Amino acid sequence: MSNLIKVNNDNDVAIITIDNPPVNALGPGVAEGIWAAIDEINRDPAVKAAIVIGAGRTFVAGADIKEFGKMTSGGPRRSLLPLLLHIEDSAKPVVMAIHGQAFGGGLELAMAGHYRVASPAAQVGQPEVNLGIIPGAAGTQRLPRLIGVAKAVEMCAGGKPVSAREAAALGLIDRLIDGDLRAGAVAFAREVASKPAPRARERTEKLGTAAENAAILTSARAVASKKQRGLKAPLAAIDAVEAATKLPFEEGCQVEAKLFTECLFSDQSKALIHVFFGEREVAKIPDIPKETPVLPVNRAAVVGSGTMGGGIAMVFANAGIPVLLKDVDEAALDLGMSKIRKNYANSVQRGRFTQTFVDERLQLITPVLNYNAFSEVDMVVEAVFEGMTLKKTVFADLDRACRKGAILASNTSTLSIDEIASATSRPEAVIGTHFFSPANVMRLLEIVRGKKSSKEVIATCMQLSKKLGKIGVLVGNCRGFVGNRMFGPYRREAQFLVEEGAGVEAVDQALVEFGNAMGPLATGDLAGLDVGWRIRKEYRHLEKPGIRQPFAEDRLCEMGRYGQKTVRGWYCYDENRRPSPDPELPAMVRNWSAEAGIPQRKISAEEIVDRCIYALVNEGARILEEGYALRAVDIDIIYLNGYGFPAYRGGPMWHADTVGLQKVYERVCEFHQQHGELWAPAPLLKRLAEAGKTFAEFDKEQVAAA
Ligand code: 3H9
Repeated sequence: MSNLIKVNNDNDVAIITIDNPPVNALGPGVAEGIWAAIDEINRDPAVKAAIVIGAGRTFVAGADIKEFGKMTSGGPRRSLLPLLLHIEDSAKPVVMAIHGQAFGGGLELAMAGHYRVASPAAQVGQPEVNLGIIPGAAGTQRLPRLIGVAKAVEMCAGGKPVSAREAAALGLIDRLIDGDLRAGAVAFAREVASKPAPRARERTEKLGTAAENAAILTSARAVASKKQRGLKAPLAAIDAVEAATKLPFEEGCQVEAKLFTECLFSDQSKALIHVFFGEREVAKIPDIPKETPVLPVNRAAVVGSGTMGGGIAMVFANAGIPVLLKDVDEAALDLGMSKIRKNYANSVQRGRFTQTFVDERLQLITPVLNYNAFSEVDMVVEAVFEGMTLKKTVFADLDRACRKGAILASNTSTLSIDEIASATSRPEAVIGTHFFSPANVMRLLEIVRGKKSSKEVIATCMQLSKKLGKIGVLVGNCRGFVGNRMFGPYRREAQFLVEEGAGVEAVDQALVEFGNAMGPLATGDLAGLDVGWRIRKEYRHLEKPGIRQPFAEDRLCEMGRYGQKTVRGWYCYDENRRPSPDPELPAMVRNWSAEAGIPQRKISAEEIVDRCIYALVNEGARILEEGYALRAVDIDIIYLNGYGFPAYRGGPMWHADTVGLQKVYERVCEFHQQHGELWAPAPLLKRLAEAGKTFAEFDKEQVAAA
């Protein structure tokens, strides 16, 4: 038997333990081992029943995701279905004992057992759609038989796990076991040893009537098309559950297998699997080993109680870390605190938090008007207005107020961390923590490494990001860092397109259809057009003469049209901030373009997407080569979590790989010829395209060289 599976007997009950760290994925050897264990218990007359339990932190996190890449590049296809039938057909009852997670193939394995018991803290789910696939080992067939069609559709198409308690209420878990799971499962197995073992695949009583199911499936398809726009897997999962309602189990499994294979071989699945591993890869910093000591962050402070500062204070409070919130006067602080209260009240209203949770969080936020208590905090995040002089004054104050060893972080989105650090006597303690707005919602945290930021400070911030519920990505200290530096050319092209004759809605629509959460112009209106306008004015002296610059947004700002906050920007807004096209805008832009001598033409949706997306890719390639991002995948994770890039395209760099770098490069060269220097191809893009390589291969070479 494989050493990944161990069998011990507790008198008349066999204990089959899956021991495949870190998460007991059903990789090579595991299925074979379980098969042999089932044979063994059926051969042993002393055994009356068996339990299957996971060693370590979890039951089974699913199929081994690494294997999927091998399958799609020609490796053998392994199916779990025969094993699951083998377990279900065991003459002796098999009880699945779940702690941690039973996800994907893990839950499918559990459903092949005759009974399921679980620790109350366990979770069960079919999260395959998050990887662009569907359950492929009869999950879509057994789950509706156990919990009914409506909930099965929700779990398989939505991908969200449910708690063991909810699973018990649904009938998926037969008993919750407080305390020692193994002992509880063994006792349960003894209770059921002499009863006839129920088989999920033979049950039909929860499958519902044709009319009930038709309504459930129609509504599920509508929800999936809206909430998971552009994703194919949720719709395939619904089709597979529908098969369970119409076909015998074996035929339903065949439908599921066909849909599973189609999804697995799709670009969407490859992209989402890239994202799964990418989200874990970004935590690995080549020159900062896992063993690097981290500093405790038990108390924090935020300077500036505006939108960003207030949101950041909420992030600390939500993670249970007490936080001081400082501002310069009572009025500003009151306003900041009232916004925080309002945000929390909205969360309670939407059912995200309970009132008790919110009351506890508010207790953790202490408004202050001076730095007196800052000597006790472990970390400060500065979130004052974006201006170097002010930031340097604040950091000089922090240097005096904070104890040695405290981390001094800036939430700047554009300014140099090194220059900010120069205002202190301890640049090694200074780092950038660039939160995205709204800070309490957005998952991305760009962690900006200054020249002198110490390894301990970086390791602490990377680890802290997880505790704060964020995904931390380490970036270098260039203007705009990674995300905003790339966003510049992207939004520049969106404006150029309008100036050349594309409609405002046409530009946004093309990018929304590409899959982005919002179009670039609507995004500008949301963030405030004046933000970019002020920055452009500050940096105007750095612009090279003779190079085309977008002007439409500056003109809008000069007219006081800053976007949503002034009710007008690229769009007009009603009192609920709902946009409508501005009928006067096209003529206005046409006049400006005529003055600037920009010819007008018809522009296709394809050109809109290529210009905006390849502007991102070209800048991303520069950033990568200059070393401001560690890997292409880091850029992808930034764009997915901070800029609404569609996860099923894997991020801008993965998307470029999928299109083919040769093709992307040729298009960039075309734009270079048409639009001049701003489109000069990034040397790395040129090199990789000419060598027939991808950004993903570049990443692998970098990792190998490190
Ligand atoms: C499936 O089951 C299809 C079926 O229908 C069958 C079809 C035939 N495989 O997340 P963590 C690695 S599809 C391989 O940092 P946590 C992960 O990469 C699968 N590796 O820990 C990481 O490696 P490293 C459906 C996996 O405690 C390490 O384990 N299942 C897998 O924060 C630790 O992971 C899912 O989608 C895997 N299945 O969270 C569940 N899972 O240390 C995916 C994890 O080298 N997994 N790894 O970076 C999860 O949701 C989380 O990992 C879990 C633990 C919640 C379990």
